[in-house]
Amino acid sequence: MKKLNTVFCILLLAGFSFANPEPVNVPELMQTFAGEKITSKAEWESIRAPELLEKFTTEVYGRRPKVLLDDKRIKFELLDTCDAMRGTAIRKLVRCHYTGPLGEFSFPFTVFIPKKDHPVPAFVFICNRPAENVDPTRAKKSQFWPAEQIVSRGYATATFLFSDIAADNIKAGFDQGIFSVVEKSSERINESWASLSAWAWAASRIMDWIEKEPLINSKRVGVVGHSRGGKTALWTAVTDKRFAMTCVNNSGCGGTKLNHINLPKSESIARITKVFPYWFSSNYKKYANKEMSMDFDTHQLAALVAPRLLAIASASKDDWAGQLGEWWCAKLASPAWELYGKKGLVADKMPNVGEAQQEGSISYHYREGKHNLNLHDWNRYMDFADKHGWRTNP
Ligand code: GTR
Repeated sequence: MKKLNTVFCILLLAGFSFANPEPVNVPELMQTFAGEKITSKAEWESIRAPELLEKFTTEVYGRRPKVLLDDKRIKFELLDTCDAMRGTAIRKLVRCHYTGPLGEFSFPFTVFIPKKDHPVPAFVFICNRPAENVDPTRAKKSQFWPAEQIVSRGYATATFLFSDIAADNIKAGFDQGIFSVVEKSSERINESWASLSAWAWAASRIMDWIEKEPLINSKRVGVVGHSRGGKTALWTAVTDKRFAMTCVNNSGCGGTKLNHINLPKSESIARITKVFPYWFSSNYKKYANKEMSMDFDTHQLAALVAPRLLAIASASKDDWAGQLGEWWCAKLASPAWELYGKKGLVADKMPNVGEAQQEGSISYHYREGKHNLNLHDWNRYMDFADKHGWRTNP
Protein backbone atom coordinates (compact mmCIF):
# COMPACT_ATOMS: atom_id res chain seq x y z
CA MET A 1 0.00 0.00 0.00
CA LYS A 2 2.79 2.38 1.03
CA LYS A 3 4.56 1.55 -2.21
CA LEU A 4 1.44 2.36 -4.23
CA ASN A 5 1.05 5.70 -2.47
CA THR A 6 4.66 6.55 -3.23
CA VAL A 7 4.16 5.71 -6.93
CA PHE A 8 1.04 7.89 -6.96
CA CYS A 9 2.91 10.85 -5.38
CA ILE A 10 5.78 10.51 -7.84
CA LEU A 11 3.33 10.51 -10.75
CA LEU A 12 1.59 13.60 -9.41
CA LEU A 13 4.90 15.39 -8.84
CA ALA A 14 5.93 14.51 -12.38
CA GLY A 15 2.86 16.38 -13.55
CA PHE A 16 1.02 13.24 -14.58
CA SER A 17 -2.69 13.96 -14.79
CA PHE A 18 -5.60 11.57 -14.36
CA ALA A 19 -7.97 14.19 -15.75
CA ASN A 20 -9.55 13.90 -19.18
CA PRO A 21 -7.24 14.52 -22.10
CA GLU A 22 -7.59 17.91 -23.82
CA PRO A 23 -7.65 18.55 -27.56
CA VAL A 24 -4.21 19.43 -28.89
CA ASN A 25 -3.26 21.71 -31.77
CA VAL A 26 -6.81 21.78 -33.16
CA PRO A 27 -7.11 23.39 -36.62
CA GLU A 28 -8.81 26.80 -36.51
CA LEU A 29 -12.48 27.01 -37.37
CA MET A 30 -12.60 30.74 -38.10
CA GLN A 31 -9.52 30.98 -40.26
CA THR A 32 -9.15 29.89 -43.89
CA PHE A 33 -6.58 27.30 -44.96
CA ALA A 34 -4.62 30.26 -46.35
CA GLY A 35 -4.61 31.89 -42.88
CA GLU A 36 -7.26 34.64 -43.33
CA LYS A 37 -9.44 35.35 -40.29
CA ILE A 38 -13.20 34.87 -40.68
CA THR A 39 -15.18 37.43 -38.70
CA SER A 40 -18.65 37.60 -40.20
CA LYS A 41 -21.51 35.45 -41.38
CA ALA A 42 -20.94 36.73 -44.93
CA GLU A 43 -17.28 35.63 -44.90
CA TRP A 44 -18.24 32.32 -43.38
CA GLU A 45 -20.85 31.63 -46.04
CA SER A 46 -18.91 32.87 -49.04
CA ILE A 47 -15.36 31.76 -48.14
CA ARG A 48 -14.90 29.40 -45.23
CA ALA A 49 -17.96 27.12 -45.43
CA PRO A 50 -17.40 26.39 -49.16
CA GLU A 51 -13.72 25.56 -48.67
CA LEU A 52 -14.54 23.28 -45.73
CA LEU A 53 -17.24 21.53 -47.73
CA GLU A 54 -14.75 21.00 -50.53
CA LYS A 55 -12.19 19.64 -48.07
CA PHE A 56 -14.55 17.08 -46.55
CA THR A 57 -15.84 16.14 -49.99
CA THR A 58 -12.45 15.36 -51.49
CA GLU A 59 -10.67 14.07 -48.39
CA VAL A 60 -13.34 12.16 -46.48
CA TYR A 61 -16.71 11.35 -48.04
CA GLY A 62 -16.06 11.68 -51.77
CA ARG A 63 -17.71 13.63 -54.55
CA ARG A 64 -21.05 12.51 -55.96
CA PRO A 65 -21.34 12.38 -59.73
CA LYS A 66 -23.33 15.43 -60.92
CA VAL A 67 -25.90 13.25 -62.62
CA LEU A 68 -27.24 12.34 -59.17
CA LEU A 69 -28.38 15.92 -58.66
CA ASP A 70 -30.69 15.93 -61.68
CA ASP A 71 -34.17 15.84 -60.16
CA LYS A 72 -35.80 14.90 -63.48
CA ARG A 73 -34.32 11.45 -62.97
CA ILE A 74 -36.20 10.94 -59.67
CA LYS A 75 -39.79 9.63 -59.46
CA PHE A 76 -41.92 8.44 -56.58
CA GLU A 77 -44.47 5.66 -56.60
CA LEU A 78 -47.00 5.39 -53.79
CA LEU A 79 -47.26 1.64 -53.20
CA ASP A 80 -49.81 1.69 -50.41
CA THR A 81 -51.52 3.98 -47.95
CA CYS A 82 -53.54 2.81 -44.95
CA ASP A 83 -54.45 3.51 -41.33
CA ALA A 84 -51.98 2.24 -38.74
CA MET A 85 -51.23 2.25 -35.03
CA ARG A 86 -54.87 1.76 -33.97
CA GLY A 87 -56.07 4.57 -36.15
CA THR A 88 -53.65 7.17 -34.74
CA ALA A 89 -51.41 7.21 -37.83
CA ILE A 90 -51.36 6.92 -41.58
CA ARG A 91 -48.83 4.57 -43.09
CA LYS A 92 -47.48 5.19 -46.58
CA LEU A 93 -45.24 2.78 -48.42
CA VAL A 94 -43.34 4.53 -51.19
CA ARG A 95 -40.77 3.56 -53.79
CA CYS A 96 -38.20 6.03 -55.08
CA HIS A 97 -37.10 5.42 -58.69
CA TYR A 98 -33.88 6.83 -60.08
CA THR A 99 -33.01 6.67 -63.78
CA GLY A 100 -29.24 6.59 -63.97
CA PRO A 101 -27.05 6.89 -67.06
CA LEU A 102 -26.36 3.16 -66.81
CA GLY A 103 -29.81 1.90 -65.79
CA GLU A 104 -32.77 1.97 -63.40
CA PHE A 105 -32.49 1.86 -59.63
CA SER A 106 -35.17 1.98 -56.96
CA PHE A 107 -35.57 1.65 -53.21
CA PRO A 108 -38.60 1.47 -50.89
CA PHE A 109 -39.27 3.50 -47.77
CA THR A 110 -41.88 3.49 -45.03
CA VAL A 111 -43.59 6.56 -43.58
CA PHE A 112 -45.83 6.90 -40.51
CA ILE A 113 -47.66 10.21 -40.10
CA PRO A 114 -49.75 11.13 -37.04
CA LYS A 115 -53.41 11.68 -37.92
CA LYS A 116 -53.71 15.18 -36.41
CA ASP A 117 -52.17 18.66 -36.32
CA HIS A 118 -50.96 18.69 -39.90
CA PRO A 119 -48.50 19.62 -41.23
CA VAL A 120 -46.38 17.77 -38.65
CA PRO A 121 -42.60 17.83 -38.14
CA ALA A 122 -40.72 14.63 -39.04
CA PHE A 123 -37.60 12.54 -38.62
CA VAL A 124 -36.00 10.69 -41.51
CA PHE A 125 -34.22 7.67 -40.13
CA ILE A 126 -31.26 5.97 -41.84
CA CYS A 127 -31.56 2.32 -40.76
CA ASN A 128 -28.22 0.54 -40.67
CA ARG A 129 -29.53 -2.60 -38.99
CA PRO A 130 -31.61 -5.53 -40.33
CA ALA A 131 -35.11 -4.98 -41.71
CA GLU A 132 -36.84 -6.30 -38.57
CA ASN A 133 -35.83 -3.03 -36.82
CA VAL A 134 -38.04 -1.03 -39.17
CA ASP A 135 -40.93 -3.44 -39.70
CA PRO A 136 -43.65 -1.62 -41.71
CA THR A 137 -46.31 -4.02 -40.35
CA ARG A 138 -45.27 -3.19 -36.74
CA ALA A 139 -45.58 -6.88 -35.82
CA LYS A 140 -41.95 -6.56 -34.71
CA LYS A 141 -41.00 -3.52 -32.66
CA SER A 142 -37.54 -2.16 -31.89
CA GLN A 143 -36.30 0.80 -29.88
CA PHE A 144 -33.89 1.42 -32.73
CA TRP A 145 -36.85 2.98 -34.56
CA PRO A 146 -39.64 3.42 -31.97
CA ALA A 147 -42.20 4.53 -34.54
CA GLU A 148 -45.17 4.32 -32.11
CA GLN A 149 -43.49 6.61 -29.58
CA ILE A 150 -42.37 9.03 -32.29
CA VAL A 151 -45.91 9.26 -33.64
CA SER A 152 -47.39 9.61 -30.15
CA ARG A 153 -45.16 12.67 -29.58
CA GLY A 154 -46.61 14.23 -32.71
CA TYR A 155 -43.81 13.55 -35.20
CA ALA A 156 -43.96 11.74 -38.51
CA THR A 157 -41.11 9.40 -39.35
CA ALA A 158 -39.80 7.89 -42.56
CA THR A 159 -37.15 5.23 -42.89
CA PHE A 160 -35.20 3.23 -45.44
CA LEU A 161 -32.72 0.39 -45.21
CA PHE A 162 -29.21 1.52 -46.04
CA SER A 163 -28.42 -1.89 -47.53
CA ASP A 164 -31.14 -1.27 -50.17
CA ILE A 165 -28.97 1.58 -51.46
CA ALA A 166 -25.49 0.07 -51.37
CA ALA A 167 -24.21 -3.08 -49.68
CA ASP A 168 -22.31 -2.59 -46.43
CA ASN A 169 -19.66 -5.09 -47.34
CA ILE A 170 -16.01 -4.71 -48.27
CA LYS A 171 -16.29 -7.44 -50.93
CA ALA A 172 -19.29 -5.89 -52.68
CA GLY A 173 -17.31 -3.31 -54.66
CA PHE A 174 -18.83 -0.37 -56.53
CA ASP A 175 -20.73 -2.16 -59.29
CA GLN A 176 -23.76 -2.76 -57.09
CA GLY A 177 -26.69 -0.79 -55.70
CA ILE A 178 -27.00 2.86 -56.68
CA PHE A 179 -23.34 2.87 -57.80
CA SER A 180 -24.08 0.40 -60.61
CA VAL A 181 -26.45 2.75 -62.47
CA VAL A 182 -24.29 5.87 -62.14
CA GLU A 183 -20.80 5.00 -63.36
CA LYS A 184 -18.52 2.03 -63.93
CA SER A 185 -16.28 1.19 -61.00
CA SER A 186 -13.33 1.24 -63.41
CA GLU A 187 -13.91 5.01 -63.79
CA ARG A 188 -13.50 5.72 -60.11
CA ILE A 189 -10.83 8.13 -58.89
CA ASN A 190 -9.42 8.90 -55.43
CA GLU A 191 -12.08 11.47 -54.63
CA SER A 192 -15.05 9.42 -55.90
CA TRP A 193 -18.08 9.07 -53.67
CA ALA A 194 -18.47 5.98 -51.52
CA SER A 195 -21.04 4.22 -49.35
CA LEU A 196 -21.65 6.88 -46.67
CA SER A 197 -22.34 9.39 -49.44
CA ALA A 198 -24.61 6.92 -51.26
CA TRP A 199 -26.67 6.32 -48.10
CA ALA A 200 -26.88 10.08 -47.52
CA TRP A 201 -28.10 10.53 -51.10
CA ALA A 202 -31.05 8.27 -50.29
CA ALA A 203 -31.97 10.30 -47.18
CA SER A 204 -32.10 13.39 -49.40
CA ARG A 205 -34.46 11.63 -51.82
CA ILE A 206 -36.87 11.08 -48.94
CA MET A 207 -36.70 14.81 -48.33
CA ASP A 208 -37.65 15.33 -52.02
CA TRP A 209 -40.74 13.24 -51.34
CA ILE A 210 -41.54 15.04 -48.07
CA GLU A 211 -41.47 18.37 -49.89
CA LYS A 212 -44.41 17.12 -51.92
CA GLU A 213 -46.29 15.64 -48.93
CA PRO A 214 -48.78 18.19 -47.51
CA LEU A 215 -49.22 16.32 -44.19
CA ILE A 216 -45.57 16.95 -43.27
CA ASN A 217 -43.87 20.30 -42.62
CA SER A 218 -40.75 20.06 -44.78
CA LYS A 219 -39.19 23.00 -42.91
CA ARG A 220 -39.09 20.93 -39.73
CA VAL A 221 -37.43 17.69 -40.69
CA GLY A 222 -34.54 16.06 -38.85
CA VAL A 223 -32.30 13.29 -40.13
CA VAL A 224 -31.28 10.63 -37.61
CA GLY A 225 -28.64 7.93 -37.78
CA HIS A 226 -26.64 5.72 -35.48
CA SER A 227 -22.95 4.89 -35.73
CA ARG A 228 -22.16 4.40 -39.44
CA GLY A 229 -25.70 5.74 -39.90
CA GLY A 230 -24.71 8.68 -37.63
CA LYS A 231 -21.76 9.51 -39.87
CA THR A 232 -24.23 9.34 -42.76
CA ALA A 233 -26.77 11.61 -41.00
CA LEU A 234 -24.09 14.26 -40.47
CA TRP A 235 -23.01 14.16 -44.11
CA THR A 236 -26.67 14.27 -45.19
CA ALA A 237 -27.29 17.50 -43.28
CA VAL A 238 -24.02 19.05 -44.42
CA THR A 239 -24.83 18.38 -48.08
CA ASP A 240 -28.56 19.06 -47.89
CA LYS A 241 -29.61 22.30 -46.19
CA ARG A 242 -33.29 21.36 -46.33
CA PHE A 243 -32.80 19.29 -43.17
CA ALA A 244 -33.47 21.64 -40.27
CA MET A 245 -31.94 19.27 -37.73
CA THR A 246 -29.51 16.38 -37.65
CA CYS A 247 -29.17 13.76 -34.91
CA VAL A 248 -25.77 12.12 -34.91
CA ASN A 249 -25.85 9.14 -32.56
CA ASN A 250 -22.63 7.46 -31.38
CA SER A 251 -20.96 8.27 -34.69
CA GLY A 252 -17.31 8.05 -33.56
CA CYS A 253 -14.41 8.04 -36.00
CA GLY A 254 -15.37 9.36 -39.43
CA GLY A 255 -18.36 11.02 -37.77
CA THR A 256 -18.10 13.57 -34.96
CA LYS A 257 -15.17 12.24 -32.93
CA LEU A 258 -12.47 14.91 -32.91
CA ASN A 259 -9.11 13.59 -34.15
CA HIS A 260 -6.85 16.06 -32.36
CA ILE A 261 -7.30 14.42 -28.96
CA ASN A 262 -5.62 11.34 -27.61
CA LEU A 263 -8.31 8.73 -26.94
CA PRO A 264 -6.42 5.45 -27.29
CA LYS A 265 -9.49 3.25 -26.74
CA SER A 266 -11.29 4.78 -29.69
CA GLU A 267 -11.25 3.80 -33.37
CA SER A 268 -8.45 5.30 -35.45
CA ILE A 269 -8.42 6.45 -39.07
CA ALA A 270 -5.91 3.68 -39.84
CA ARG A 271 -8.32 1.07 -38.54
CA ILE A 272 -11.50 2.45 -40.07
CA THR A 273 -9.96 2.92 -43.52
CA LYS A 274 -8.58 -0.63 -43.40
CA VAL A 275 -11.80 -2.35 -42.31
CA PHE A 276 -14.31 -0.03 -44.02
CA PRO A 277 -12.43 1.58 -46.94
CA TYR A 278 -15.61 1.56 -49.06
CA TRP A 279 -17.33 4.06 -46.71
CA PHE A 280 -14.99 6.90 -47.66
CA SER A 281 -13.18 8.51 -50.57
CA SER A 282 -9.84 6.78 -51.08
CA ASN A 283 -8.11 9.99 -50.00
CA TYR A 284 -9.16 9.50 -46.39
CA LYS A 285 -6.59 6.79 -45.79
CA LYS A 286 -3.81 9.38 -46.31
CA TYR A 287 -4.62 10.53 -42.77
CA ALA A 288 -4.00 7.16 -41.11
CA ASN A 289 -1.76 7.72 -38.06
CA LYS A 290 -1.73 11.46 -38.83
CA GLU A 291 -4.68 12.44 -36.64
CA MET A 292 -2.74 15.04 -34.69
CA SER A 293 -1.26 16.74 -37.75
CA MET A 294 -4.29 16.85 -40.07
CA ASP A 295 -5.16 20.40 -41.14
CA PHE A 296 -8.89 19.80 -40.66
CA ASP A 297 -11.12 18.13 -38.08
CA THR A 298 -14.69 17.16 -37.33
CA HIS A 299 -15.73 20.39 -35.55
CA GLN A 300 -15.33 22.10 -38.93
CA LEU A 301 -17.66 19.56 -40.51
CA ALA A 302 -20.26 19.90 -37.74
CA ALA A 303 -20.03 23.70 -38.12
CA LEU A 304 -21.41 23.33 -41.65
CA VAL A 305 -24.75 22.43 -40.06
CA ALA A 306 -25.03 25.98 -38.61
CA PRO A 307 -27.35 27.76 -38.03
CA ARG A 308 -29.62 24.68 -38.08
CA LEU A 309 -30.11 22.32 -35.12
CA LEU A 310 -27.41 19.76 -34.41
CA ALA A 311 -27.73 16.96 -31.85
CA ILE A 312 -24.74 14.80 -30.97
CA ALA A 313 -24.95 11.88 -28.55
CA SER A 314 -22.58 9.43 -26.89
CA ALA A 315 -23.05 6.35 -24.72
CA SER A 316 -21.11 5.75 -21.50
CA LYS A 317 -19.85 2.27 -22.50
CA ASP A 318 -18.89 3.29 -26.02
CA ASP A 319 -15.19 4.11 -25.73
CA TRP A 320 -14.71 2.91 -29.30
CA ALA A 321 -16.63 5.98 -30.51
CA GLY A 322 -14.49 8.29 -28.32
CA GLN A 323 -17.21 10.06 -26.30
CA LEU A 324 -15.02 12.94 -25.22
CA GLY A 325 -14.03 13.56 -28.84
CA GLU A 326 -17.71 13.65 -29.80
CA TRP A 327 -18.41 16.21 -27.08
CA TRP A 328 -15.45 18.39 -28.14
CA CYS A 329 -16.72 18.36 -31.69
CA ALA A 330 -19.96 19.94 -30.46
CA LYS A 331 -18.10 22.45 -28.30
CA LEU A 332 -15.56 23.55 -30.91
CA ALA A 333 -18.16 23.82 -33.69
CA SER A 334 -20.13 26.38 -31.65
CA PRO A 335 -18.55 29.63 -32.98
CA ALA A 336 -20.28 28.98 -36.32
CA TRP A 337 -23.67 29.39 -34.61
CA GLU A 338 -22.46 32.53 -32.87
CA LEU A 339 -21.95 34.18 -36.28
CA TYR A 340 -25.73 33.85 -36.68
CA GLY A 341 -26.42 35.34 -33.25
CA LYS A 342 -27.20 31.92 -31.80
CA LYS A 343 -25.59 29.82 -29.13
CA GLY A 344 -23.98 26.52 -30.08
CA LEU A 345 -23.33 24.11 -27.21
CA VAL A 346 -23.96 25.82 -23.89
CA ALA A 347 -21.60 23.91 -21.58
CA ASP A 348 -17.99 23.98 -20.42
CA LYS A 349 -17.54 20.29 -19.82
CA MET A 350 -19.08 16.96 -20.65
CA PRO A 351 -22.33 16.29 -18.78
CA ASN A 352 -22.68 13.46 -16.30
CA VAL A 353 -23.96 10.18 -17.61
CA GLY A 354 -27.72 10.41 -18.08
CA GLU A 355 -27.70 14.18 -18.65
CA ALA A 356 -28.38 16.34 -21.69
CA GLN A 357 -27.06 19.81 -22.60
CA GLN A 358 -29.79 21.40 -24.70
CA GLU A 359 -29.76 25.14 -24.05
CA GLY A 360 -28.34 26.25 -27.39
CA SER A 361 -28.75 25.16 -31.00
CA ILE A 362 -26.40 22.24 -30.40
CA SER A 363 -27.62 19.44 -28.17
CA TYR A 364 -25.35 16.90 -26.55
CA HIS A 365 -26.57 14.01 -24.46
CA TYR A 366 -24.66 11.27 -22.70
CA ARG A 367 -26.64 8.09 -22.27
CA GLU A 368 -25.84 5.31 -19.82
CA GLY A 369 -25.04 2.06 -21.60
CA LYS A 370 -23.62 0.55 -24.72
CA HIS A 371 -23.16 1.62 -28.32
CA ASN A 372 -26.79 1.76 -29.44
CA LEU A 373 -29.72 3.95 -30.40
CA ASN A 374 -32.72 3.47 -28.15
CA LEU A 375 -35.83 5.19 -26.83
CA HIS A 376 -33.79 7.34 -24.43
CA ASP A 377 -31.87 8.81 -27.38
CA TRP A 378 -35.00 9.33 -29.47
CA ASN A 379 -36.68 11.11 -26.57
CA ARG A 380 -33.72 13.47 -26.20
CA TYR A 381 -33.87 14.27 -29.93
CA MET A 382 -37.61 14.94 -29.70
CA ASP A 383 -37.12 17.05 -26.52
CA PHE A 384 -34.63 19.16 -28.45
CA ALA A 385 -37.01 19.64 -31.37
CA ASP A 386 -39.84 20.43 -28.91
CA LYS A 387 -37.64 23.06 -27.22
CA HIS A 388 -37.27 24.74 -30.58
CA GLY A 389 -41.00 24.88 -31.07
CA TRP A 390 -41.34 22.10 -33.62
CA ARG A 391 -44.62 20.96 -32.13
CA THR A 392 -46.08 24.46 -32.31
CA ASN A 393 -47.92 25.02 -35.57
CA PRO A 394 -47.26 26.36 -38.10
C1 GTR B 1 -17.88 -0.37 -36.02
C2 GTR B 1 -17.08 0.71 -36.66
C3 GTR B 1 -17.57 2.06 -36.23
C4 GTR B 1 -19.07 2.19 -36.18
C5 GTR B 1 -19.79 0.90 -35.88
C6 GTR B 1 -21.27 0.82 -36.26
O1 GTR B 1 -17.43 -1.63 -36.39
O2 GTR B 1 -15.74 0.52 -36.30
O3 GTR B 1 -16.96 3.06 -37.02
O4 GTR B 1 -19.58 2.81 -37.29
O5 GTR B 1 -19.19 -0.21 -36.43
O6 GTR B 1 -21.68 1.24 -37.34
O7 GTR B 1 -22.01 0.25 -35.45
